[in-house]
Amino acid sequence: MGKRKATEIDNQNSDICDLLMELADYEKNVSRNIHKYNAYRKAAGVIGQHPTPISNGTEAKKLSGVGEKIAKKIDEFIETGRLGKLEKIRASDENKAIQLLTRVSGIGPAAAKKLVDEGINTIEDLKKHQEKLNHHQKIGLKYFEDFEKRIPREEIEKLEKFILEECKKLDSDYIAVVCGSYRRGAKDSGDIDVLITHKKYTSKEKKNKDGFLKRVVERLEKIDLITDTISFGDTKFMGVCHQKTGKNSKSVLHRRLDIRLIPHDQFFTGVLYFTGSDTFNKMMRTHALEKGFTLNEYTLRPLGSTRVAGEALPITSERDIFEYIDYPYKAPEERNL
Ligand code: 8DG
Ligand code: CA
Ligand code: CA
Repeated sequence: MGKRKATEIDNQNSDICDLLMELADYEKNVSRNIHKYNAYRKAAGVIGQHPTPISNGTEAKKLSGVGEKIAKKIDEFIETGRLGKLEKIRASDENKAIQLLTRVSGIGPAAAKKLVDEGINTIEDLKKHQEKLNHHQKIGLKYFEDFEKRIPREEIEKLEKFILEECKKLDSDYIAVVCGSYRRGAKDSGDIDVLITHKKYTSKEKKNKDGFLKRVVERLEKIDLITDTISFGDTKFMGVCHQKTGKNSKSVLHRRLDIRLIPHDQFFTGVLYFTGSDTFNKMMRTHALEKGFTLNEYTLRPLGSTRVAGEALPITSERDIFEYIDYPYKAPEERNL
């Protein structure tokens, strides 16, 4: 998952959110405690949505997802202006090194810890010891500075249009949509998540893959949009792209680009899933279960009385999914949870 900012323009509690997100990052990257990571993120989410400034832990605890321990931390922070646990975390060079290395695309928390144990603490160290890195990590290192930069919405708008045009040149039966934070209306994004489909590519006729993804990727390589490949299978491409900006092409940044090929009959469950946010997806899946359905990135299926999933329901829009599970429709911009 990309880096995200807790601070939003109308967030009345951005200092508390930043604090909780820093704790979340520590739990994810250093402790590798995904439950605590999720707990901090959830708390940061509800607190960030709270319309008024929170003045103590008791008040925070009234919000769902804020428990006793987080409430205590909020009290400590409000009363003293600091948080002991965070100061300790920040003071550790090992923690700092692990957190830094996980910023390289392809280096996860476990790999970062291993590298730090082997004496690799900085980006410079990594450059000197590339033999320790796999292909993905080498690309992450090569474009470290570029990948740290957010991608402005206007750039993705252009890219989406361009990729769709190139697809249509190959075959008018292609569809291409950029999902992720971009589709949720973000003013900038961490990477570019493209979903493509083709009318003749369905879940029933998967054997007849016909290189639907390969043709697109090869086309984008040929016109020099794709510069590097991280991994490339029948249905998922992970790599790097850059856009020529015409006359003033002096600073062309390289961007992380994922392209997924989705069967035509599963396109809208795919679009819904890859639009996110992941918190929104979790809420929607939970709601689906309560209504007797199971929802994932591929299908929406009814659960029978024995809780066995039935046949995939026919879906021709995102709206269909909301309607089946009786969930009020949320436009992509309203899914930023
Ligand atoms: P960003 O790139 O601007 O940082 O944000 P994003 O677009 O929301 O995040 P992402 O990591 O690129 O993920 C894209 C969408 O994929 C996300 O919004 C929801 C969906 N998704 C999940 N779970 C996961 C997961 O574990 N990994 C990935 N890569 N995507 C996931 O719901
Ligand atoms: Ca993204
Ligand atoms: Ca992504």
